[in-house]
Amino acid sequence: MLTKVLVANRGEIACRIIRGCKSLGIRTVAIYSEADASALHVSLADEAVPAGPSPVAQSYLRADHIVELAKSVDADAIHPGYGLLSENANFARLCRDAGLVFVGPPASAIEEMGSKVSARAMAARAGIPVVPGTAGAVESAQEAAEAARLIGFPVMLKASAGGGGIGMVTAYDEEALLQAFESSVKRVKSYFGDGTMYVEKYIPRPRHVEIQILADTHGNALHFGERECSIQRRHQKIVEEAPSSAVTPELRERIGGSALRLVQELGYTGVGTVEFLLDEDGQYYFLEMNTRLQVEHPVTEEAYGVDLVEWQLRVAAGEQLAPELFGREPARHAIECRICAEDPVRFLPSPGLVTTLRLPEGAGIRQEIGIREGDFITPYYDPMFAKMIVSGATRDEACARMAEALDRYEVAGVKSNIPLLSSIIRDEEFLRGNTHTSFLRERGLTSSV
Ligand code: MV4
Repeated sequence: MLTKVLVANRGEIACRIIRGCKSLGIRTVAIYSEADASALHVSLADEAVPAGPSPVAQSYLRADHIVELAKSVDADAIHPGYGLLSENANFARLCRDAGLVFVGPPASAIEEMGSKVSARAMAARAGIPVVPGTAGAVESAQEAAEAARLIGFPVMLKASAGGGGIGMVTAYDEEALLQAFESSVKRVKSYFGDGTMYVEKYIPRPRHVEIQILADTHGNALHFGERECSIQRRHQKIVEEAPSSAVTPELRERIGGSALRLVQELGYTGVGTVEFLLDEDGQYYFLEMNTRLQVEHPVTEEAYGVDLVEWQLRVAAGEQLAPELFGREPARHAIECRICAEDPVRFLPSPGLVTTLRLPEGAGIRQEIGIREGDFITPYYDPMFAKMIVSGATRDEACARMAEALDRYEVAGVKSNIPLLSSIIRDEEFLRGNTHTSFLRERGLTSSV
């Protein structure tokens, strides 16, 4: 088993990973930027080392410096968490070249799934339904227009190196597509350094359904069903749940089986998530694969009774998946709300001193949080400072419990999105399980999506 892990992250996920390490008797090292010198994750770790100035580029994103720090404290592994360097193939290589265990998949898998074009090609080769679209990249606006004519409008123009919907354009006709192509390439190139684009048929009002997978280094792999993450604003997930109201056990096995075929094709190890779109006819299509632990992993943990961080660490240490992990069904319904320090009307970050912080406790309520009362929420990092995960025997019970818990969640000194979360959880369409990607706009719950 690993003995000392350096957690190359901050905030709530750093706290969560440190807790996972402690449950396995693994010593932990935190890194912190100047702004995070007195942050909660620093106090929870056994040791802490400074990573540099507050901006992420000068601290949490300094791959070679972080590897040096791990060596200097005799860590035998680095856990990247999510975001930051978690899907950076070079960082995975740097760690392994330095003789450190990288708690994640092979660098080759990170690289292959980091290109959406190669991910789609590999999924198609594995016989997984992909959204109808181009087999590879489109090199020009003309080529995109020709492809779109074959696919049929409306189409979606997407960036191969993209993420979070950046560079994504829905075009309803050829003129709109030609118009959008150049500006998209430019934006994506400046953002990701790679302007490769591809075209897909636009799937109207889809649900975002993603499969949680876990694979060890001995060829064993399984899935823990789906999470539904359709309620998003500008491609930022706000509310996630497991299982999905739209997925029957039969459909779960089909989508899960597709995800596992891609995992086998890839030689994947560790935890990962295969994203699909589910359309109104129950047809599912591969979207992309995330080669990291996700923000919303706790809803799967609560629905399936598994500790995914523990199994990340066990797999990284070379352990085999335990037999009792296989063949599980979701025993409970879990919902997660992302708690963000942002103005709920203008959707702008709201940094500041947290003067009051009181979290609801009780059966079926799980808190994941990266701050304490009296801490500063700085403008340097993501405004999400906590997650609340609620579970119940049924979806109705989980919804009622979440609504009540949100009413008891007290944050003062910064604005928060709790009022928006309360409106979503109480919305009658939400309570009916009618959640899809146009939910916020159709329910008038956000001025602009
Ligand atoms: C799509 C789509 C409809 N048709 N692709 C959003 C970011 C990335 N995950 C892919 N996304 C979408 N891709 C086709 N061909 C709709 C979305 C989409 C979306 C998907 C899931 C959840 C929320 C969303 C919000 C807007 C757009």
